[in-house]
Amino acid sequence: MTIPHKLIEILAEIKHVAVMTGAGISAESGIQTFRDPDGLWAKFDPRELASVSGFMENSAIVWDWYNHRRDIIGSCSPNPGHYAIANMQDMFERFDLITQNVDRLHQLAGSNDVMELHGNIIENHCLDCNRKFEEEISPTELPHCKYCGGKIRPSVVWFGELLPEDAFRRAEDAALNCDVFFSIGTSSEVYPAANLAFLAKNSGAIVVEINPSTTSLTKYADFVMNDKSGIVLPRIVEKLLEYKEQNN
Ligand code: BV8
Ligand code: ZN
Repeated sequence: MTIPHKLIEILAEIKHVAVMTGAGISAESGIQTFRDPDGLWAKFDPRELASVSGFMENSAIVWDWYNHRRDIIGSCSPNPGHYAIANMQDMFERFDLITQNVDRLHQLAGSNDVMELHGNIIENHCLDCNRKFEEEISPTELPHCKYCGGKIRPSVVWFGELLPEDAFRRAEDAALNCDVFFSIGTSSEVYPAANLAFLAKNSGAIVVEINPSTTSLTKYADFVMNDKSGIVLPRIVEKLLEYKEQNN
C-alpha cells in the first residue's frame, strides 16, 4: 500500500487533524467488527441485544453477550494502528480523536482525551437512577442497583439512545474545524456518528478513508486507502516524520 505523497505534503502543512475510528481499527487486535461477514451482528440481531427494549426483554441474554465481549476485549491488546494514532496526537497543533468503539484500546495505546461516542463496555450504571455501579458483575445473578433496585446495564450507547452530549458536541466541533478528517475502520452506517465525516467535508476539510472495503463515504473522500489500518497508519506516521525531517 503506497501512501499518496500529496497526502503527506498536506499533513505536513496543516494545523488541525480529526480522526474517527470504528470497529475495524480493533479487528487486528482480535475483536470482531459488527457488520463484517463474520461480525457480531451476523450472529445476533442488534435490535435484540443493543437496545433498551432488548435489554428489558432479555436482560440475561444481553448480559451474557456483554460479558462474553468483555472477556474477549480483556484479552486483547492495541495493534499498530492504535499506536500510530497515539503517536499522531503530538504531531499536530490540534488533534482530536473520536471513536465509536467501546473497547478502550485507544486509551491503552496511549491516546488521551478520547471522545467515546458510544460509551464504553468497561463501566456499568443503573438503568433507572443512572448511578455508576462499581461492584463486580456476577456471571450468574442479574445485578440490581442498591439505591433504587433498578436494573444495572453496561455503559454503552444502545440503538435509540442519545449519544453522550459533551462527547458528541466536541466531536462536531472537531469535524467543523479540522483541516483533515480521517475516517478509519467504520462502515459509516450508524448515525449520528457517520454524519461527522460529511460535516467535515462540507466544512472544507480533506477527508481520508482507511478501510479495506468501500462504504457510503468512499465516493466523497479525497484520499481512500483500501487496506488495513494496522498497515496504513504506521506508514503514514513514518512517511510524515521522514518528510518533516527532510524539509525542516
Ligand atoms: C440515535 C452499542 C437519536 C454498543 C451501537 C435510519 C436511518 C438513519 C439512522 C437511523 C435509522 N434508524 C435508526 C437510526 C438511528 C440509529 C442508526 O444509525 N441505525 C443504523 C443502523 C441505521 N442510531 C442510533 O440509534 C443512535 N442514537 O440516533 O439517537 C435519538 C433521537 C431522539 C431520541 C432518542 C434518540 C445510537 C447509535 C449507537 C448504537 N450502538 N453499539 C455496543 O454494543 O458496542 S452501534 C455499533 O455500530 C457499534 O457501536 C459500532 O461502533 C457502530 C458502528 O459500527 P462500525 O464501528 O462502523 O463497525 P462495522 O462492523 O459496521 O464496520 C467495521 C468496518 O471496518 C467495515 O467497514 C470493515 O470493512 C472495516 N474493517 C475491517 N477490518 C479492518 C477495517 N478497517 C480498517 N482496518 C481493518 N483491519
Ligand atoms: Zn438505581
